[in-house]
This record gives sequence, structure tokens and C-alpha cells, in this order.
Amino acid sequence: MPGVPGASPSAPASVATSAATAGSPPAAGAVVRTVCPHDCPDQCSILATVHDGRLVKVAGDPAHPFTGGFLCAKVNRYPERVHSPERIPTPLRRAGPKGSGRWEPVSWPQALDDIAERWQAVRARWGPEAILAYAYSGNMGLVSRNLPRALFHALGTSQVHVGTVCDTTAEAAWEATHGPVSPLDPERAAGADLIVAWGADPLTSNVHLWPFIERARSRGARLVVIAPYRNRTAQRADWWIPVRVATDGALALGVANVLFREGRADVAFLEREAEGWRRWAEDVLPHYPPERVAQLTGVPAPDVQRFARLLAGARAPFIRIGAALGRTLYGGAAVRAVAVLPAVLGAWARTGSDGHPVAGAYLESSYAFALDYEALRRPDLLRRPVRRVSHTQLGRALTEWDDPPVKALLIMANNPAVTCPDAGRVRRGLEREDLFVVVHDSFMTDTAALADLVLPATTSMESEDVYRSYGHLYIQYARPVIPPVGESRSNAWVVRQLAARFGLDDEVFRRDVAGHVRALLAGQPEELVERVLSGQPVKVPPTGGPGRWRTASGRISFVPPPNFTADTDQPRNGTATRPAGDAGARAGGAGDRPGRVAGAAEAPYPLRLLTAPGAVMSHTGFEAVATLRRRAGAPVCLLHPEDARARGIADGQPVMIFNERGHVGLRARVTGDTQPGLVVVEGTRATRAYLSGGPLNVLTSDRMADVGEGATYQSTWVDVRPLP
Ligand SMILES: Nc1nc2c(c(=O)[nH]1)N[C@H]1C(S)=C(S)[C@@H](COP(=O)(O)OP(=O)(O)OC[C@H]3O[C@@H](n4cnc5c(=O)[nH]c(N)nc54)[C@H](O)[C@@H]3O)O[C@H]1N2
Ligand SMILES: Nc1nc2c(c(=O)[nH]1)N[C@H]1C(S)=C(S)[C@@H](COP(=O)(O)OP(=O)(O)OC[C@H]3O[C@@H](n4cnc5c(=O)[nH]c(N)nc54)[C@H](O)[C@@H]3O)O[C@H]1N2
Ligand SMILES: [Mo]
Repeated sequence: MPGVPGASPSAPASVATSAATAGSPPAAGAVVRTVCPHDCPDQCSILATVHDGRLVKVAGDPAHPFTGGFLCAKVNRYPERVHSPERIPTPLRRAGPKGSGRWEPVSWPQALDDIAERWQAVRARWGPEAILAYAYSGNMGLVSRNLPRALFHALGTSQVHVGTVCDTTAEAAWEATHGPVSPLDPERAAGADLIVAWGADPLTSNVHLWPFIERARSRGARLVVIAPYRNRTAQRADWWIPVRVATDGALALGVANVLFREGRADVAFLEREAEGWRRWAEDVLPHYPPERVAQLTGVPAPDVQRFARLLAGARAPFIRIGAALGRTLYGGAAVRAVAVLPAVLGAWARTGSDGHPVAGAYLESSYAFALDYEALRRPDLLRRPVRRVSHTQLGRALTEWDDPPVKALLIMANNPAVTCPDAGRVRRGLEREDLFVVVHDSFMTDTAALADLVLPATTSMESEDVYRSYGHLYIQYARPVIPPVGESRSNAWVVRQLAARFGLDDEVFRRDVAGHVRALLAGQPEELVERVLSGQPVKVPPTGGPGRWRTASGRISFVPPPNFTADTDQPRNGTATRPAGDAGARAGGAGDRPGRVAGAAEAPYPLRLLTAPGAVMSHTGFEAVATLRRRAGAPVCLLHPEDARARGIADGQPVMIFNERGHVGLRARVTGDTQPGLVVVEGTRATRAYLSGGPLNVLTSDRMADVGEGATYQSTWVDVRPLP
């Protein structure tokens, strides 16, 4: 973090800011401050009530400005998750064929010895790269996520490029444009006069932003939502702009076209702060007049104009860019096109008394935290380069790698049999009899069910870690609130135990969690380190902004880096009429596009699948809470009346979504809140939640986006028919 210490909200006196130490759980009825560990931008500060070593109640921390004293529908049920009868009590070894559900309990020393023995044998026969191991974001704690990498580096295992199923494409696009900076504090939404949720649904997946939006609206701000279906935020917006999936690049270019044509572009700002914009304005924008943009995006030309004028007229526009925009074949190009709009408007120049922008755009706040992640990951422990697979193509590594094949797999905090693209292929990989699979999780997920060995994981309530948000500017440390449930153990504990069995004695494997926090914060003022270790949320200032961009040139870059497909940065070689977005690829405009993303050849099905976050589920992380399963209800897909009629499908009828990869049985909800040509499913549920087939990701393709190796869930083509 930059040296400027941020403000710490003061804590109510009755709250223990530093909770139980490992040996002494807090007293009965104690209220302890902790952090929500889930993969969500809100990263809430939680006041946990503990009674007799059990978590009995959770509440949103009123002293945390972003949490604002409330929790979401999911985390309000946390005691049910932590003390769920579905928690895995002890290490389990399979006692039948893979997936048979027959297990025998084993002790931790037995389980760990088993792993060490199997891995030694694999290394001896196939080499260390026959082991594939990773930890993902089921727990966002920086120690839980990063420390396991030190072990994998030291052992020389093959690696998974994580984050790719989520946001690496959007990040690559943002970084190419602005560098790794987060100039706009999300709390600034409260002072905006125009809020745009572009490929985002804060009411569903970022609910703690909503009060800031409400505050702005109470002072007259308008809320515009740009999304293919009427999501929850769109239902409450002043204006929902229904765009076709994956055509946002064209929409943004259309907006910029209008801004330049009508003299509303801030040329002085661009001259000062940007590079490559003039060529972009002269060569690219003329190809995106509102009429053509309307054809590509489905947004009528007058609406493109109206939206551009709304942006131009705003004093403090606040654009929330959702990572969703990156999850298509040309996702990177789309995010770049949207991300440069604040520069065209000169919005970044509008700063507050603290010198930071009050207007602009944000994708993620994470860049504001200057943390030494490598102190935990320790890439220096790697002796030579190793094989790496994008998380997007995990299934391929498990089924196609042969030099050497993957013979041992360790998965921590991830449920890829449900959440990875082409989940059927992942499952086929996990089912291989010759693959030794270890899964560390708190619950018997679809992935764990296929393991050879399941290790019980603590929840955040039982472990110690430090968390930094990607949707606000606070970092917060938490000690265990309760002792481990059953024999569950944290990621850090498992890593240390395995390191010991392999004779690894680097200090990174001996440090305690507080030591890791100090290592992450190395170089920061001691006062700040102490404040973090006290358990209070600590705010850091935003980074970047006018004069402080972190691209190679130090300016906002409109120049596509060579690794971009440049799809929306056309034209080249006279291909001026080539459509933008992969919808364009279907329309036959593939031109000189690289073959691996040739859309037309891969789209024999007429409908596009859009998978959006579920409101009372976070991926599958709350499947073990019976109350939330009931609330989520049986899975449904939203179908436009036109598409339903054409297929003889009535509202509520059981249907199957299918393509060449598989099928999923669920009920149809026929509604005008979506578009023709689109099938929308909210939430990715465990396989057992569907009427047949499933899970949802058996349908999705594992092709990668233009940059960042990201997943392209929303570039999936399907059809729907009544379920026999
Ligand atoms: N309740 C809940 N909260 C969550 C999660 C959850 O599963 N459930 N997941 C968490 C995680 S891991 C993440 S990464 C974040 C995800 O948060 P986001 O990245 O913001 O969510 P998305 O999946 O991206 O979807 C948000 C909206 O984008 C729209 N969208 C999809 N494709 C397009 C497109 O091509 N163009 C446009 N304009 N809009 C599009 C969808 O309609 C959807 O309503 O949320 C986190 N929070
Ligand atoms: N079709 C489609 N698929 C998607 C998406 C989409 O938009 N559409 N979104 C994608 C996105 S953005 C993401 S981030 C991924 C998320 O995909 P996953 O990471 O698979 O998400 P979860 O289902 O929450 O699984 C996380 C697991 O970690 C476990 N866990 C929690 N805490 C700990 C811990 O401390 N230690 C260990 N060892 N385990 C722990 C939880 O119990 C849970 O089973 O899904 C992706 N999948
Ligand atoms: Mo995510």
C-alpha cells in the first residue's frame, strides 16, 4: 500500500477487535469482529456472536463504511453453513469405485502420509509435473489463496492459472488501458449524478454498493443498467438498456462516435492524458455510427444517442464495469472499449478535495493495495519453468496432457466439476481411475465426491487470515472466531504439514499467519501494520488518476497491445464493415480473425446461453445451507415468449437446454424481461439440483477469450426443447 495511512473507522467498545487466539476461544456470548471470506466484491466486516464455541449469530459491522451494518441473504445464514450437518467431519478415503459415495474415515497423519507417498511415487515415475495442484477463491484470505503456491513452487508441480474463469480477461483489458490502478473509490458512487451498471448487477452480486447508489439517487442521480436481460438492478433502474450479449464493444464505440461528432469529447483531457486516441477517433469510430451500432447491439440508434448525451451531460458519471463483459470471445476488446469512455468524457479530471477522481469507471479496487504477494507465493522456490494450464481448460489438462499425464491432483477451495467451463470434460478427467485426486473442502461438493481423498477444511470462522477487497478499499485481518469444527483444518495448516513431509524448511513454511500479514505489508509504516493486525478494517487510498496512469507510456492507452485481437479496434486492411463482438462473427464477419475463435463454425445452435449470478447462492458455496437451497428453489431458465412459442413451451414447463456437449433439465420461465434468442440461467447449482443432466457448465465451451486466458461462458450456443 502507498505510505499514506488511511482512515480506520472506530470500533464499538463492546466488540473484540482481536478475537480468539488459537488456544483460547472467546468467552460465551462474545461478539467478535471477523471478515466474510467469499469471492464477492463486498468483503463484509462481520460481527459474530459466539456461544459455547459455536457461532450463533452474524451481523453486518456498522463501523465498516462499506458493510454499513447489514449482510446479504446468504451470509446472514452463516451459522447454518458453519454448523451444517453436511460439514465433512474427518479426512475421508474412498472405499469403493470413484464417485460411489463409500468412504472410510482416516486420521490426518494417515491422510497426509498417503498424499506424500503417492506424490513421491508419481514424482519418481513421471516427474513433478505429473502433479497438478492449486488453491482457488472459495476463501479469499490472502494466506489461504497464496501460501499454497509456495508449496507447489517448491515441489515443481504443474500449475493452474487461476482467476481465468472469473476476471483475468477484464483485468488484462483494464490494465492495457490504464495500467494496474484503481483511481475511483467505489464509495464515490454516493456522490455521482449518473450511475451506469454496465454488465453488472449490484443488487445481486455486489449488494453493499446499493446503499451508495440509493444515496446518490435520493439526490437526483439516475441509474442506467446495460444488460441483456432485466436483472434485479435493471428492475429498479431509471433506464434499462437491453444490449445483445457480447456487443458492448460496439455500443461503447457508438457512444464515443456520438460524443466526438457532437463535440462532447474532452479533447484537452485526451491530449494531456491519453495516447493513440486520435487514430482511434479517426480510423475506428467512423465505422460505428448509431445506425450500425443499433444493428449490431439491438439498441435503437436514438437510444445510443440519448445515452451518449446523458453521459456527456453528467457532472459526475460513475460507471461500474462488471467482469461479465470479459466472459465472451472478444471480452477483452469489449472491456477496453467501455473502459476508455471516462477518458473521452474527461471525467477522470473531476477530483475531490483529496485529489482523487470523483467520477470515472471502476472494474476492481484491488489494484489500490500494494501488497507483496510474492513473499507468500515464493516463485523463487521454483527451480525451472513448469507447465501451466488456464483454469478455463482444466478439463483438457486432465484428459489430454500426456507428457507427462496428470497423475495426481490437489484442489483447494474450488468446485470445478460444477463451475469450470466444459464441466463434463472436467468430470471425465476426475473420474480417471489412474488419477489420484485430493480435494480440500468443507463440504462434499460434486468435485469432492469424485476424489480419492477428501480433506475437511475450516471455514473462515475457524481460521486466521487477512482479506483485501476487490470492490472497496479496505483490508482486514481476522483471527479464528470458534475452534475448528470436527477435524477441519485450514489451507495454511495443510500446506505446512505437506511441506514438512517433503522436508521443505524454508521460512515461508514456518511463519505464522501474523508473520504472513507482516510479510504482505513489508515496507509499510509499522503503525499501519499494527492497525491491520488489531483486526480493524483499514482503508487505503485509491491509486492512479490524471498524471498517474501506470501504462508503459504513463497515459491512458487507446492503442491495442499486440496480443489483443483488435476486434473492436478495427479497421485494418480495409475491413471497415466488419462487425464487432462475437455476435458479429456469427453474422459471417470473421474476416482475418484467428481460427480458434471463429464463431460461425462453432455456433450450430440458435440460442445464446447467458449464465448470471444466483441471488441467494454464491456459485455452490452455500449449497450446504438447506434454508438457502429452499429459497433458491428449483433451477429455471428465462425464455422470451417468442422463443417459447416457437418451441411449444409453456411457462413452468420442464425443459432441457442442450448442445453438442450435454444437456440440463430445469423449468422454463417465459418472460418478456429477456430478449429473443437468449436463454438466461441465474446461478450455477450442484448437479443434483437439476431435473436431469447438468450441471449447467456441461453446456459451456472452454474456448478462451481474446486476452487473459479467460472463460467465455457467455459465448455458448444452445437450444431448448420440452423435457420428455
Ligand atoms: N449473489 C451472488 N453474488 C456474487 C456471486 C454469486 O454467484 N452470487 N459471485 C461472485 C463472483 S465470484 C464474482 S466474479 C462477481 C460477479 O459479478 P459480476 O462480474 O458483476 O457478475 P456477472 O456474472 O459478471 O453478471 C452481472 C450481469 O452482467 C450481465 N451480462 C452478462 N453478459 C453480458 C454482456 O455481454 N453484456 C452486458 N452488458 N451485460 C452482460 C448479466 O446479465 C448479469 O446481470 O460476483 C460475486 N458476487
Ligand atoms: N456458467 C458459469 N460458470 C461460472 C461463472 C459464470 O458466470 N457462469 N462464474 C465463474 C466465476 S466468476 C467464479 S469465481 C467461479 C467460482 O467457482 P468455485 O470456486 O468453484 O466456487 P464455489 O462453488 O463457491 O466453490 C468454492 C469451494 O471452496 C470451498 N471453500 C470455502 N472456504 C474454503 C477454505 O478455506 N479452504 C478450502 N480448502 N475450501 C474452502 C467451498 O466450500 C466451496 O466448495 O465460477 C465460475 N463459473
Ligand atoms: Mo468470480
